[in-house]
Amino acid sequence: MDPDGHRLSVGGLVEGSLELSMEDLRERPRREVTAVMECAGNRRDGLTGVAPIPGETPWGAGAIGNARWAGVPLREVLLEAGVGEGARHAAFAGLDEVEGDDGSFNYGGSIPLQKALGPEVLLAYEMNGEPLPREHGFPLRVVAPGYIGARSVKWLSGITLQEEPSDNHFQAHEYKLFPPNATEETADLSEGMMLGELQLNAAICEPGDGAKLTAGPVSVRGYAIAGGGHRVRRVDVSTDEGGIWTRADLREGADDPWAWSLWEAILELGPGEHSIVARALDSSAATQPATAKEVWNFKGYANNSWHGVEVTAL
Ligand SMILES: Nc1nc2c(c(=O)[nH]1)N[C@H]1C(S)=C(S)[C@@H](COP(=O)(O)O)O[C@H]1N2
Ligand SMILES: [Mo]
Repeated sequence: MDPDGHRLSVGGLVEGSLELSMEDLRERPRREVTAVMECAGNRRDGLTGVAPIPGETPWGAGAIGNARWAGVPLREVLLEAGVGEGARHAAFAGLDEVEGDDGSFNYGGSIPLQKALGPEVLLAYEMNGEPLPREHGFPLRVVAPGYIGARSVKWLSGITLQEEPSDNHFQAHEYKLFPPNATEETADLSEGMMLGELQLNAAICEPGDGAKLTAGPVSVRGYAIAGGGHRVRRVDVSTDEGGIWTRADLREGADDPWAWSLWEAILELGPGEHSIVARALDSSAATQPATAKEVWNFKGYANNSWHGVEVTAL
């Protein structure tokens, strides 16, 4: 695509619509935010042990990243256009076309206006100090920190303020949370909860599942994220399925509601097989459900049950 010819349109329930070039956007106030980008399907593989989830990618704990984004706060652009009466949601459209059952359409999604007016939500043109890489949305994307990745629309071409959430397939049909008894065939779409805010979550990145280690002190490391603008306050690890917990050290990002926190715990492991689990607690004292069974849903979203690895110490 041609960044020079690219125009972002801002319309719908606004006082005056806008057409902004990349240069126009760069001239507006710039803000940097370090934020997690997490797919709602992160850790889906942990749910497939309860019951199969056909047709969806069985992500491990790696459908997540953390980057330093820079761009114009969406708020600046919305206030410039003037939020019109009745506006409740900011809907985004990307340039990419998706093949649907009734022809092709552009990728899209929305966030509530209240979130869109938060200072942390960016129209980002940089990632880690470089222009956005094309697979991450060059030349412009939404970064909605603390929300599922699906709402951070890449290759952004339009913003519409409207009364209702986006009717785009990816908002109205996908990324909805259903109770465990719902299935693809029985699910009533209107009963599904639209996913927005991320959930408190923690994952063990090292050692990997199935690792063979030397008995003795073992460094267990991973990431933790909070949802809803909360902070990660504590991460615990256990080798007896949550009987006794060892508190991990929070290494970075712990006081930031949008970034991940990296953590480390040193466990003394004797020879033999060990099952290590981790869980986080946030600033509202919420913690994670113990089992995948509690959170299973047929689309495989939002798995924030305790993450575990099996290791052998020799
Ligand atoms: N235009 C557009 N934006 C999109 C998508 C897409 O397919 N098209 N995928 C979404 C989903 S589901 C996720 S998880 C994130 C992934 O962002 P990343 O590729 O920068 O990691 O982008 C979101 N934005
Ligand atoms: Mo995603």
